[in-house]
Amino acid sequence: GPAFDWQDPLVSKDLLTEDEIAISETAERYCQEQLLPRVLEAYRDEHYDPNILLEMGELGLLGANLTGYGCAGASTVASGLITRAVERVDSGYRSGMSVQSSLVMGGIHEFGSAEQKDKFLPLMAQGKLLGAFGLTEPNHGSDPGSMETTARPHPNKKGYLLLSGSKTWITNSPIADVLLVWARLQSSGKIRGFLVERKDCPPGTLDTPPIKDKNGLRASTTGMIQLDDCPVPEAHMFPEVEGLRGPFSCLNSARFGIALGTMGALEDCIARARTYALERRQFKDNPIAKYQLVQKKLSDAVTDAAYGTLAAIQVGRLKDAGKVAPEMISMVKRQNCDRALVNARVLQEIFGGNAVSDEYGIGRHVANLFVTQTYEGQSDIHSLILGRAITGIQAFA
Ligand code: TGC
Ligand code: FAD
Repeated sequence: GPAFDWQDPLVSKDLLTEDEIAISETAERYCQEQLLPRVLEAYRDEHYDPNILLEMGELGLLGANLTGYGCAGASTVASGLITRAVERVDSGYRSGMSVQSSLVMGGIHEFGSAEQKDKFLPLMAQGKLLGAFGLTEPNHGSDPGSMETTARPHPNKKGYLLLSGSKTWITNSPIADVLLVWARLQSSGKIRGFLVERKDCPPGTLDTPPIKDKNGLRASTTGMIQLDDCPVPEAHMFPEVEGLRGPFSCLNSARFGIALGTMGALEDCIARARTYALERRQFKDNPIAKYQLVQKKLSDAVTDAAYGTLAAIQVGRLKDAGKVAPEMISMVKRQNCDRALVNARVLQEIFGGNAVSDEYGIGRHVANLFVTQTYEGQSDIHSLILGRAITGIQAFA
C-alpha cells in the first residue's frame, strides 16, 4: 500500500500543478544552495544582503503571481510555495521578499496608474529597485486607521504634496529605493498611498534609520521612515483607492504568503529535530528518537504542518477563483503562525543544551516565528477579525 511520507504526510503535492511543482523546485534549489549557506552569518551580523532580491529577480521569484511587467504570472499557490521555500531557510529572507513582492509590487499592480506600473514594476521584478511598505507608526500598530502621517498641498510647487510623519518597524526601509507610504490627506482626512522615491527627496526630508539589535528576524533589515515635509509628486499617489482598503488589500496577499511560508520554517524545525533525535543517544545507547515523549513532539509538529499546508493551499485556490473572504486569510495566517511557533518551541527541547547554540538553527526559527505571529496583524487581532465575522459584533474598538 501507499507509504507514509513524514515530509508531506497528506500528500499536498497531489494538489499542485506541474508548473507549481517546477516553480517550487526552482525556489527550493536556490534557497538551499544560495541562501542557507549564508544565513548563519547574516543572522549573527544582523545583515541583509540586497543582492538576494537581485538573485530572486533573475529566477522570476519576485511578484511571481502578478501578470505582465516581467512577472511570472503564476498562481497564488505558486507564490506561496516560493515563500515556503524561502522561509524554510529563514523568515527574515521571506520577509524581505514579501515586502517587495506582495506589499509593494502587489499594491502598485492593483492600485497604481499605468505610468506608475510602467515605471516601477519591471525594475522591481528584477530586484533592481527595492521597496518598503510603511503602514505602522510609533503610536498606531494594530490600529493603522488612526495614523497621523499627513499629506498636504505644497504651498508653492504645483502638482506636489508634502508628506510628514513617521513610520516604524518597516522591513527594508534602510535599503529601499521606493517607499509605499500610507498617509492621510490633510484636505479630506482620507488615507491614500504614496510612492516616495528616495533619490528624489531633498536632503533632510526623508530619513530611514535602521532599528538595530533585534532579537528576532535578524537576517532582515528593519527601520523607520521619517518624513519632514517631503515633496512627492501627485502623480506618485495611487489614483483611486481610498481608506484602509488600500493597505489591507496588499496585506491579504502578504498574509497568505506568510501562511504557507511559516509551514516552511516549521518543516525545517521538524527535519532538524528529527535528525538530531536519531543521532543523539542517552540511556543505554538509545537514540532519543526512541522515547515516546520525543515522538509525540514530532507527531504534533508534523500533523500541524500537514494541516496548515492543506488549508493554505485551499485558501490560495479560492483566492485565484475570486472566492476568498479576508477572514479566510486571517484564519490561515493566525493558525499557521501560532502552530509554527508553538511547535518550534517544543521541538527546541529535543536539542537539549545544544538548542542554545545558534549552529543548530532551531533558536533562530523560534525567535523569527514570534515576529511572524506579531506582524501583518498580531494573532489576537486576527482572532478578533474572525470573532467579528462569527458573531457580527466588533470587539477591537
Ligand atoms: P475596518 O473597519 O475593519 O476596515 C476599514 C476598511 O478596510 C476594508 N478592509 C479590507 N479590505 C480588503 N482586505 C481586507 N483584509 C480588509 N480589512 C478591512 C474594510 O472593508 C473597510 O473598507 P471601507 O471602504 O468600508 O472603509 O477597519 P478597522 O480600522 O476597524 O480595522 C481593524 C483591524 C483590526 C481589522 C485592522 O486594523 C487590522 O488588521 N490591524 C492589523 C494591522 C496590520 O496588519 N498591520 C500590518 C502592517 S504591515 C506589516 O506588518 C508588514 S511586515 C511584512 C514582512 O516583513 O513580511
Ligand atoms: P500594538 O498594536 O501596540 O499591540 C500590542 C499588543 O496588544 C498585541 O499583542 C496586540 O494583539 C494587542 N492588542 C492591540 N489592540 C488590541 C485589541 N483591540 N484587543 C486585544 N488586543 C489588542 N509594519 C509595516 O507597516 N511595514 C513593515 O514592513 C513592517 N515590518 C515589520 C518587521 C518587524 C520585524 C516587526 C517586529 C514589525 C513590522 N511591522 C511592519 C509592524 C507590525 O505590523 C506591527 O508590529 C504589528 O501590526 C503590531 O503593532 P504594534 O507593534 O504597534 O503592537
